[in-house]
Amino acid sequence: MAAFPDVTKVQYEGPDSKNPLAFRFYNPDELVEGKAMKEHLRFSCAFWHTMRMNGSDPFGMPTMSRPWDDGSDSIENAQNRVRAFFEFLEKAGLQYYAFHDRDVAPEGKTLAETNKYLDEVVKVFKEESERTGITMLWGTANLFGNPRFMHGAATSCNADSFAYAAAQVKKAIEVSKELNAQGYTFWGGREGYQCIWNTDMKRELDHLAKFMHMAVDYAKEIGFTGQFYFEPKPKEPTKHQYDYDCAACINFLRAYDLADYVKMNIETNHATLAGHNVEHEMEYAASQGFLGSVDANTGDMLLGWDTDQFPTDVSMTTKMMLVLLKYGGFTTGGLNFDAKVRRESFEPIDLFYAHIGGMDAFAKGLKVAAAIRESGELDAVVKARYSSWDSGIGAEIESGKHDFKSLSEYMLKKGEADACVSGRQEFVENLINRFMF
Ligand code: XLS
Ligand code: NI
Ligand code: NI
Repeated sequence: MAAFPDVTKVQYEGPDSKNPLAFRFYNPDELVEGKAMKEHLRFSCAFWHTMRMNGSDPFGMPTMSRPWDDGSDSIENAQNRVRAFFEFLEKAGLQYYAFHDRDVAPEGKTLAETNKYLDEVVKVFKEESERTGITMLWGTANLFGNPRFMHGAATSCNADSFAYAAAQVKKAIEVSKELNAQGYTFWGGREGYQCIWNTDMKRELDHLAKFMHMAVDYAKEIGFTGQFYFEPKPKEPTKHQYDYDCAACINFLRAYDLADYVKMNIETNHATLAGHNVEHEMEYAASQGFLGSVDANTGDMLLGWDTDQFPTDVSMTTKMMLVLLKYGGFTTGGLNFDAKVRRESFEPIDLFYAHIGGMDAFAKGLKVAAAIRESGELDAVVKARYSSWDSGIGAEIESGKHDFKSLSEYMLKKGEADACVSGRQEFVENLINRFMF
């Protein structure tokens, strides 16, 4: 039985369409800068939000209406959910998906039983993936939900929690390999702390690094070639998460010899929680050679927690696409909608409106970004702003011809620095608006 009987495959109808179940900008095979839009954008759906969020919040009960889900913890129900998921992916035109081990299959009484349940559901993922050609963007493990992880997983004070997490990630990497995942994501969950008086921070960080090295080693051992990602988030659930932002994560990866194996998975809402915005995080990671994948969503500035809403702001997607195009686009990564519909948007059809809106926002952002790049006007402003480095003393410094003594001699002789030029911030902001509207 179809889960979404009233919806057919969502089509591109162009900017003038008023059909809320059509794309106005996302035209998968249309070329932008010589590459199909679907190759630029690589849209992915998060199983945990789309199939498992029931709409409950700390104040209220579940709200979601999901007719294909009988609400039980049976394997059969878990398998049916996967079939409904693929029907959704096919109809919405999403090429990739991501899940945590525990999103897709229930936990048993022992780890062995849990692994067996997971295998039974992964079987259906495999069938559906072969049937549709839709594949896994990245896999991950839930190392935060069960009480055994109350102090964290890899950074827990309890060695058995670390060991259990290791067993779980071992299995999750095997499953990711089985489903041809292009990556594997570490999101800290509870890797952080609440109170410094009871915490051995150095030991916890050392353990986290050891854990990641074990994952990298095991992937090599079994021939899993997917890219590892580290997903920053500054707080929630712990007060101080060790994976605060890209700068903190990249420092960690470099300090513990993990830089060759792990890139960043950047989430918009986590960037804003860290006091940045997503284009800052993308630019920082990319400039350091660590741009991997993106968890596409948005937060609510007035609420200030991880609301994981669908991204619809074209100004934001344009900035994101400008960074992405500048650095040559995704290789293994993609735009994974780590986003959920609001608890008041409880009908199955809302899942379509949400994803279509997000996909269109990025498609439009991609087109605007490409147009800005093609005109060269923004580049020209940046180039002019840094032109003092292109010749004379600037070029000499960049090429290593100077030290403090020679620069002091240069300035003593010159007497005063050349005057600065305007930053033209308002000019460039207006310029971007001109391409957008
Ligand atoms: C939670 C994270 C999570 C990761 C995967 O805040 O965004 O969803 O993406 O564990
Ligand atoms: Ni995320
Ligand atoms: Ni989030």
